[in-house]
Amino acid sequence: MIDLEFIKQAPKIELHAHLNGCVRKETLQQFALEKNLQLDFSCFDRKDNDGQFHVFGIISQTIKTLPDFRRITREMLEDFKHQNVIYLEIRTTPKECENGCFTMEEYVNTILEVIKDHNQQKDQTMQVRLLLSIDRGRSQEHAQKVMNLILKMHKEQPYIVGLDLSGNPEKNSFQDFIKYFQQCKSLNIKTTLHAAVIDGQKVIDETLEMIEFQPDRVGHFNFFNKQLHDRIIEKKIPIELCPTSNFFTKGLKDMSEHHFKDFFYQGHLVSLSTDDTGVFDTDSTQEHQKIIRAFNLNKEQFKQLLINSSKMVFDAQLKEYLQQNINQYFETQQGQPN
Ligand code: 6MZ
Repeated sequence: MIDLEFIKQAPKIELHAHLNGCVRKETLQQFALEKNLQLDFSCFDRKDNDGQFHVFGIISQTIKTLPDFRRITREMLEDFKHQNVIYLEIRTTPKECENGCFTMEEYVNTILEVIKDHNQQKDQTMQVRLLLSIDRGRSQEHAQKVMNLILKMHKEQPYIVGLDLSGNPEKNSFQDFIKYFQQCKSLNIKTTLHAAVIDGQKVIDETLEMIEFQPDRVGHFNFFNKQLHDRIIEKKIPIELCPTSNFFTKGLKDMSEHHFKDFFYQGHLVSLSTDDTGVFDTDSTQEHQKIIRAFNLNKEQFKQLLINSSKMVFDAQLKEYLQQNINQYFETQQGQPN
């Protein structure tokens, strides 16, 4: 068995973490108190798909101002660094204040400032990048604004590395938003799509369309039939798995039922991420530990998993740095028992 400390110290890669879903619960409660909001936090105990979206409602009522967003970004970076994550991609849906007190661009700039300050610190071991998310539960007007922002910002802001499709999977469809992702593709902006999050024939059909579109990565991929399984492998589309989140969404009884097993052993690229550390009460170490335990992975397999994750990062310039770090960590541990 690989022990917990070995997993914690290992240089890890986080590719799927939503900023507002990673808020610390204490911070959220403090914000609610300061703003005098009477909110029912009991939905935090319900982690199925409906429960998650209830929680996101509470989060969006509570985290409101630019100083709030600055603080949760700073804390998120601290939390991931504490788990020895060496590469972190944050994703967020750009927000604006209803009465015009800040624009979407100011929201993104606030987060970018924290990221820049962090990345540019001397001897910084964790590099952070940002993806913008289109929320499929919202309007075309909102999606178009996110698109305009990414078109404007991606050239001058190298830390913005891609576009994500997320939000409530019951709302709208991929076809409603495909044009934005096609546009990104034509401009060499990386894309990732939440795919097959929930079950059902509609989702199966949509997921096939997503695979045929060929994004750079997909997130979750919880529900699939043989056709989807074979096609995603054929198309070599890497999958961002989020074990705890997937466990609750799929209603698994044991982590050994997780679909990690359907891809990792065939050499298909997968990585392990947290999704929403605040909502799922998790961190990068725990996500890796759960899979290592469930499938009894040895150190060689753990290393392979991290190397595979490094091949999935959207900032390709950092791949070599990440792989050096991973190789070095496992070399210095050679000779030690599994
Ligand atoms: C789909 C999710 C998600 O963008 O406000 N989000 N969308 N599926 C999930 N898990 C299975 N977890 C988080 O962060 C919170 C937002 O991220 C999306 C939801 O739209 C949520 O409101 P930001 O920073």
